[in-house]
Amino acid sequence: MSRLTQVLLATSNPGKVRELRARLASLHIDVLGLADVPLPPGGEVEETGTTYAANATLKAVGYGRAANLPTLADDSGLDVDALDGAPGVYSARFAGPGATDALNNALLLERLAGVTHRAARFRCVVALYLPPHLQLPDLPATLTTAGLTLAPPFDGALPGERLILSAGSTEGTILHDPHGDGGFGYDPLFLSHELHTSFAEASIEAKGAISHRGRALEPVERWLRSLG
Ligand code: ITT
Repeated sequence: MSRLTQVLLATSNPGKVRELRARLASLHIDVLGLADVPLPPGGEVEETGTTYAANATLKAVGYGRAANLPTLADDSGLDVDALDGAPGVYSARFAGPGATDALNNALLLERLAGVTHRAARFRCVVALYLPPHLQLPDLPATLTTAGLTLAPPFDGALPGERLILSAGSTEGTILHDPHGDGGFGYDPLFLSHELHTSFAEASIEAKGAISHRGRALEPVERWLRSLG
């Protein structure tokens, strides 16, 4: 096989699924979700890493191996300067395990009460796991051209397994109250320096053009497109 015909999106966050599907739509790749593939019961991947790259790798490799499919995972979060980078990799569970977006946003506002320096950035690492049976031509050379990292053999890598990592970020300011009702997560509180609106006020296309996730995906998409 010299091109990817199917990719599994290894995320259970519906906001990410919407954005990733929108970005991959023009690639003529069959995009599957976690509900579309048989996974072992209790096979949810634990995010035990302390970096975005580590958690993206855990999710891409964990779900990719279980489904034996090329698998794209995203680990992302919000780094707030005044909170020394928190909530960071713990963004999804800032207000506790299983926290809702509303609780996370309320806690963020509480922690920033009275704080005037409100600079923050969203960061994202996407990881694309390629199982051993895929035979794609010239992988390292193509990746260098695309500006992607071919990850060094990850812990416990099996012969023929490959992993591509790509990072992106976007700068903004944390608002004093929510603006807009689109997007997900911290979008209503994130005033984008590039869009001059909150992410929750932006269309999915406008956000995707400059977002951490869009930026991380861009070279991966370019590489997938180059495969024909
Ligand atoms: P999966 O692990 O299943 O992909 P998750 O939501 O748990 O879903 P993460 O561990 O990567 O994913 O946590 C990302 C959190 O960071 C997410 O829940 C939001 O709170 C926040 N976040 C990431 N990208 C965001 C975006 O584009 N807009 C708003 N918030 C975002």
